[in-house]
Amino acid sequence: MMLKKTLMAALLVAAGTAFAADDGQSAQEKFQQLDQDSDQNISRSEAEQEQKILDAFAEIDQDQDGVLSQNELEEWKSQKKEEKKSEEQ
Ligand SMILES: [Ca+2]
Ligand SMILES: [Ca+2]
Repeated sequence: MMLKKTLMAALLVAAGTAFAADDGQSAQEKFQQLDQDSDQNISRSEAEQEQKILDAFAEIDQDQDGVLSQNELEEWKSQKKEEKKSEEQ
């Protein structure tokens, strides 16, 4: 059953590529990088490290509590991806 094994490996590679898409960094990695005090929130001053995030801060902060949760960042990122996709069509 060599074929099955090869197919599995190909699928794994494809899944890995899809996950690593975007700007080469997952939302989680980005989040941890920006969250300097590791309180699981990105404050506005932490967002200043990344102009792109800072510009969209109010947009990303869905519950408007003044900080960005990892969830909010992830949702914003996938939303951006969707927008990009529809622009390309
Ligand atoms: Ca923080
Ligand atoms: Ca928030």
